[in-house]
Amino acid sequence: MTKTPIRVAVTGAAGQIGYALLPRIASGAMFGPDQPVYLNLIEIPDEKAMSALKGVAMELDDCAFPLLQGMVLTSDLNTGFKDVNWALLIGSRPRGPGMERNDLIKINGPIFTGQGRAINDHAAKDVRVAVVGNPCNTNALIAMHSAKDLPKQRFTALTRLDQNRAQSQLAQKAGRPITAVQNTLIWGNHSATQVPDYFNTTIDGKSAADVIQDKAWLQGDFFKTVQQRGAAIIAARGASSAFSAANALVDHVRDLVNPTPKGEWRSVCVVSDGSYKTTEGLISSFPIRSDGKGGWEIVQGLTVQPFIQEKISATVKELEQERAVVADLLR
Ligand code: NAX
Repeated sequence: MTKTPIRVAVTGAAGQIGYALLPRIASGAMFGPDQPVYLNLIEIPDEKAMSALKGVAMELDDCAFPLLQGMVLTSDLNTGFKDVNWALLIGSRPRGPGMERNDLIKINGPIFTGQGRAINDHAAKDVRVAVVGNPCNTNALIAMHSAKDLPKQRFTALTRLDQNRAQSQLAQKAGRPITAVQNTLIWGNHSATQVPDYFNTTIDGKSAADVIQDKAWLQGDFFKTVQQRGAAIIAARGASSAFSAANALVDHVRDLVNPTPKGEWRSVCVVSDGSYKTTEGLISSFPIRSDGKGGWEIVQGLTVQPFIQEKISATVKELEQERAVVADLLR
């Protein structure tokens, strides 16, 4: 074990995504089988949450992971984000009965101002941030604005679960293995307005639109299934997606840490530079290529079909509306 250990903060570490995620980080699935890690586990200052967190830490101890160098358990943000190289922001208030989306945005917004500031002031100089807690695009926007000294490119949010869901649906419809489906692309917001772009996704190297040749399904059931998958899982399981979300976060970070293979991209929510008619400054999902050294670029020059463009406009409008709701947190 020769690599310098890295330090990774996880908020909401005692939650269900945290429970599925932490053993994967500690076993090397996220940063590689030779990368030692310290885990800074952050929870709310609540007796029950901190007790649950202790239990999780005991289980991590009991796995005797060779890569796990130590843990910090805390509800103090300055301690939690101290010297971290990655901040995985999962914890947030879930949407309660009768709560409107805008209420949720307003309730969760302030969490991300505090966390953004603490990351700005206490994290390692190379810190990178991935936001999962919903509404993840707008929460990432708030954290990015609150971390005044950090480059905006350090902030990302998760649409990898949506990418994986779309990839799986296309593979099943085409009767092909998962690996035949490449460059699955999600545009926009991680919400019911997200846009799974079947035209730019390939199956055995050809556009999924040409392989599947069922426009009604691609624009109907496929879209609906991917957009509504989170709700369908809650309806079936009585709880929201957990290990699939944790798995998507492992994929998201691993693929940002490593260079993207030639000719490929991944769906990642990053700050918009105005590409693909997406309002500059929003955090929106794009096709991203990583250089494996901390940098990334939005893949340019893709053909956006009129149907997809119309849907992108709608998801961008939703992101603009969310931004307006939290305007006072972005100053
Ligand atoms: P849980 O309710 O199981 O766990 C959340 C944990 O976060 C709890 O232990 C809670 O105490 C903690 N927490 C709340 N506020 C906190 C704060 N300010 N600081 C630190 N910890 C805090 O939720 P879980 O199922 O783990 O989901 C977590 C978040 O992921 C939710 O916001 C959920 O909506 C979001 N999701 C995002 C997905 C995505 O693709 N972007 C998919 C899965 C998931 O729905």
